[in-house]
Amino acid sequence: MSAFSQDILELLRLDYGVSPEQASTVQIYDAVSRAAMAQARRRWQTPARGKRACYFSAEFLMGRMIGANLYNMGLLKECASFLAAHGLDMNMFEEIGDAALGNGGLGRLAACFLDSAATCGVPLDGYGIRYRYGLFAQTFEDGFQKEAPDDWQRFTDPWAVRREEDAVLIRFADQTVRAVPYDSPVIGCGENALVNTLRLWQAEAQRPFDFDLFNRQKYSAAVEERDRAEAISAVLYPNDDTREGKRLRLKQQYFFSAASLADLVKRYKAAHGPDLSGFAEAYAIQLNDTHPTISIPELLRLLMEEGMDFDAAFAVVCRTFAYTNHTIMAEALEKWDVNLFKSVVPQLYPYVELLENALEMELALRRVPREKKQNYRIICRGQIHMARMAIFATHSTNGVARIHTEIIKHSALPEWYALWPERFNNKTNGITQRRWLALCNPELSGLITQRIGDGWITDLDQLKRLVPYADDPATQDAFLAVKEEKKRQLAQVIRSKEGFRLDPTFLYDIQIKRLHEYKRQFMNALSILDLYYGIKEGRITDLQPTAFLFGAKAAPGYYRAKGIIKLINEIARLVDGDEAVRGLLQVVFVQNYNVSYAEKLIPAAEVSEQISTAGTEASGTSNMKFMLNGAVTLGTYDGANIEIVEAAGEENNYIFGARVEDIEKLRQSYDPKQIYQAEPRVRRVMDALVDGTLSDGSTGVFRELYDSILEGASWHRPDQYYLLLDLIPYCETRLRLNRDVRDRRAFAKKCLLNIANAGQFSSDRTIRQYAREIWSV
Ligand code: CR1
Repeated sequence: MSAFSQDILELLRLDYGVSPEQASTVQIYDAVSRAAMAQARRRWQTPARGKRACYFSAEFLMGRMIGANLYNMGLLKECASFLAAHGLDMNMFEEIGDAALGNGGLGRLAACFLDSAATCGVPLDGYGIRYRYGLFAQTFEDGFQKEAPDDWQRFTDPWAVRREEDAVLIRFADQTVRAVPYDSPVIGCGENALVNTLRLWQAEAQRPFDFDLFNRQKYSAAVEERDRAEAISAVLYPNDDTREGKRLRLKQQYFFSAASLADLVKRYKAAHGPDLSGFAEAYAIQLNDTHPTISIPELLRLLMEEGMDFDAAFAVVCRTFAYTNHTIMAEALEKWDVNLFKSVVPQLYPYVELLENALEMELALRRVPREKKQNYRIICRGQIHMARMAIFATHSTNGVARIHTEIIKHSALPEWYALWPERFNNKTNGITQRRWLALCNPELSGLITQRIGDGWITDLDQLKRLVPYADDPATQDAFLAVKEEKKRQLAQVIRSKEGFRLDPTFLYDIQIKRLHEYKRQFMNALSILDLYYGIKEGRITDLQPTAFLFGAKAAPGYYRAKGIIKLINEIARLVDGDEAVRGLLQVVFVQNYNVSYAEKLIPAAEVSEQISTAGTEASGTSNMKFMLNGAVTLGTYDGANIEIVEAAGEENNYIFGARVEDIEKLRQSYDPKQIYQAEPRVRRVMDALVDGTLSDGSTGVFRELYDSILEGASWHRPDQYYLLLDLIPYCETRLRLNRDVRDRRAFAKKCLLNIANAGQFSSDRTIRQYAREIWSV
């Protein structure tokens, strides 16, 4: 028996007093994880010398850790045989919840980056918050979303080590708390692999219990300090692509930024002595969106309190930090009310003013006319503009897909680009092929490896060697067989989780992402209604039966997003209850979509829905995961879709709808009512929201959705995301796709060409670009 297997047995016996046969799932999970941890720890020491990069992020959406870690360590097979020897299998870990310390793409990107950096030998550590509760758990009641707390730590947290000795104190105006780090090894895969660190801070009280108050029978007062401290890392804010100007949110941001910087300064001094002037040569810090941007005045403060003058300190700050922008949605650009800011971290405000003054001097030097200065001010109309601070006080600002970076430069922040063009650069997102192909789709991985070897696991460009196989009927058939198998497996999962019988012979058309108006799940819903009526009216006669799958969480306070979930659930009910379409259409909205669910859905997909309004989705990353698993993209010219179809061929994907330029031209004169009146199909599906066809349980939310398109609202014009403009082209493109899939081999060829050209979307490529072009590590 191997040392690994022996360790597992030993841990089960000593800690739980059980044999593998007697153990619970959580006990096995804990023992297997800790046995693997014991091995990882041998390779897990931070080297004292050499520059390191740090990824500061409020979110790390890690998903389930055990599979990926065992895979990267080369222990997966051994674990599987250990379990098999005791009548168990890896599927048992499906019960273990995800570490969902993130909302969506931004947090998942951070997780992919960690995996890629460790694999590519890039010394990169993650710094963030160890939320007590991750992203809420979602269920549906009568088609409406309900939220419940995500108590992820109940499964134990064997992949983290508490480092009491590295705790630091963090000072706020009204409280001082301890930040205690929990470290997880980030284990790379392959020959160049490193074991890097993810360090997540937990907030705790300095004095968790007041005996004096307790003795005076003031029980809740006795633990008040503890509760107030722990509130800071209690819960992840459930907003994606929107900002939350709340006091606690600012506290969270300062909490992990200040703790991480204190940690780095301490390490720096230990290695290089008290003079901090070389800090930027030791650490490169990437700010993942504006959430950690408060690090800028904090580092300035730390440097100046050590005696550095402003100019010297500012130069270190600029050379240390770089900023990634993930969205141009106005509602996501963080601004903090000056008074709120001062009431939370008063010690920082003077440093924000110093930054503002330095900016003022730069603008004068560069002769920026007075009327244009408003566009630059960090402190402006009683608010602190974090994105402006991030651009001004760093050496690099990057977007996350080519079109997104162009939009930043030329329409979102053109005045900044005009002054500092050299700071702006693009880093198109990527995904790790370890989790998103090797681990979640062993069947397809096996087929690929059988054809071209397994070099793709750490060098995704090797997928190019599949190109000749795209025309090979045997490979096409083998691909189709794999797809069928993954669809069957997904149908089983959905049967058990949702109680819904998905037909594995249907075409699987999937849209999974956060629920947001700009992502246009609503348009997808309308288009399904159009199909429904098309079939009923005899306009559509030869449809390849299609299952439409959705997965999405709506921010709990996002009224319309929740209405769209209810709408899709009602459409599902309508379709399911109608004999005339039952053999042709299925609609299912899965509950609690998360990383683990994505790992089941994506391999089974044939159609990847990427239908955001052109110019709104910064990149998207699920689009890349679908491509890698051999789905075709049905999408708009937006985000990374553009680069995807450029790589895989427009003829192998399905692009429709208005482009950014079209929308720009149309903006002033756009009138959705005109389309509604001129196009009976549009009228038919819109009216279904309000004519009694679909019921919103008398909440009025369907009427509100209807009005958001045709009437607008006080804060936006009618149909601000151009659903009606793109609806018919969308429906028609989907029908064309539907006709194309009937030639199975021709369709398989398209899928294979998507896979073969997915190499550039590996986060290994992205991370190497950050390392070389931004961090110099
Ligand atoms: C974007 O909406 C992008 C991810 C990761 C999201 C998405 O298009 O793929 O970031 N932005 O870069 C976001 O969450 C707060 O902004």
